[in-house]
Amino acid sequence: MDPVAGHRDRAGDAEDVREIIQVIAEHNGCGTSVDRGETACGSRAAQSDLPSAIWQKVKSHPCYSQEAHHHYARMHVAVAPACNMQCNYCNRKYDCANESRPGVTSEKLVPEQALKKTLAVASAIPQLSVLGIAGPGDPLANPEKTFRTFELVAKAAPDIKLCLSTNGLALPDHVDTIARLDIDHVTITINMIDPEVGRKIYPWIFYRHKRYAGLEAAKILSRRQLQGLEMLTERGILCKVNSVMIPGINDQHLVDVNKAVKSRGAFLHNIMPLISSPEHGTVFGLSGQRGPTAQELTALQDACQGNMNMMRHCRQCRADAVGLLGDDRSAEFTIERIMAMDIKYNFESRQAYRTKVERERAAQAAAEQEELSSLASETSDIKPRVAVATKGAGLINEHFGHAKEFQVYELSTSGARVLGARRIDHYCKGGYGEERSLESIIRTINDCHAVFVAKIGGRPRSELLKAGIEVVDQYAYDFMGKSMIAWFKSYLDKVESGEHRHLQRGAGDIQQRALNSAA
Ligand code: CLF
Ligand code: SF4
Repeated sequence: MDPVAGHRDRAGDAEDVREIIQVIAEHNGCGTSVDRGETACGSRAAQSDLPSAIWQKVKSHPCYSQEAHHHYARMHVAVAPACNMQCNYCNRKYDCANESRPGVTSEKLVPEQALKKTLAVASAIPQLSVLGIAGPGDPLANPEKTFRTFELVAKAAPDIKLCLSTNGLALPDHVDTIARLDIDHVTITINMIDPEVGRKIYPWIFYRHKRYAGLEAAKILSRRQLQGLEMLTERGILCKVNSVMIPGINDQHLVDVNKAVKSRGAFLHNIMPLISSPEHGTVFGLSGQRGPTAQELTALQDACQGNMNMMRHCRQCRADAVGLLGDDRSAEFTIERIMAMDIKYNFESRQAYRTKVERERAAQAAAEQEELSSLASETSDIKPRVAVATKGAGLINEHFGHAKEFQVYELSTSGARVLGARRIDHYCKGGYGEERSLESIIRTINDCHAVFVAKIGGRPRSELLKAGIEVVDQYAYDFMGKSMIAWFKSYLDKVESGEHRHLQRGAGDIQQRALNSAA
């Protein structure tokens, strides 16, 4: 398979994908059976876990494959300012909160500027594999600008996948255009299937030149969202559903939403926490509606996991986000800077880069599998959590003091299961350690048994040890997956020999961690 072939190869396998999506709807949400624990699409997504036609679609999409997000980047272009409805968690001064962190404002672009920006980013960041349009309003409330941008990019940069995120209200009207333009990945934000729940989230919609409110608005919206999802999956287009978890309003109900979208062939479900604060000026922010704690979010994701694949590595990024999911570089690509750039988009060099990445990924997967196979006879139900400092590429390659986030995994005899990324205020500031940051970092990962780093100073090392968190730096610059399993094996050995006692750690601070990550 050509390593750069992305959405341009879909004509030949649309039929395969359609059939597989049917399997997804009928089975566990990823079209595969998984023997040793959960390794499915949104969580681990390795080549061996997925049918080939689906793997070709997700293998370089950082949102649709957790494993791919270590290696590939996405960018958004903010070409869609208008919206056709109102959500109670949105303030229209800012970007669409369905895919973006509330309170963030993007620089709006016209399609020609968006093309230039895409080529500039593709030239500077070889990992770039996906162009998404996610706002700042709703892309399908701005169909001309959205589709014109996709057309321009598809022609000029055929190795970049096209991705769209929408509230779904206008979706059924545009499915044919989406299919014609080979937009291979579509996200629909679906927060309810019961209009009684919907009326508490959406005060109004604007549909067919008319404004609707209350129950009627929620009924139309829900019908259109589910119809759009069915139409897309019928055409073999991979769909992700985003849901904003709003405690007391739709938290319990999202289990029903999960079943409804799974039965219509959705590939992945991304349940995101409501981020609500009075300064955002939203209805929910001003009324004191709280977001979920990390514990509540994880419990809901776990409850839905049996039905289908859950995305757990979402960063709720900006409508103008650029780069790897954990490393936003949007500030480097303002319009002013782009206009001054000498852009050299080179298809061949990007292809060569991807060939190299795919070789490295294969080596990492093989090494992890080999390490895991040595656990085959283990039956322990011990599941320690670990935090990993990484800059990407699937390696433990970040210094503790420079880390802006940790990737948290739960280890078991089935392998490493991602629990999500936790943002932190990095410890090292101008060459010195910041005490308050250190305390906050330790609180953020205090349910973890170990932290994997490339390097760490004496002070944080001793404070982590005092907090009962083992510092693991012997795997510096090595593969993450293989290293975590190797450490887990030695951890199990110590527990079994009585050298070490396994303790469940730190659940008491999970509330605090949710506050940290929302900050
Ligand atoms: Fe962008 Fe969304 Fe496409 Fe990804 S983001 S349009 S699917 S390319 Fe990804 Fe960002 Fe989460 Fe969205 S991490 S907010 S899920
Ligand atoms: Fe805001 Fe997006 Fe909702 Fe429109 S769809 S109101 S832009 S959150």
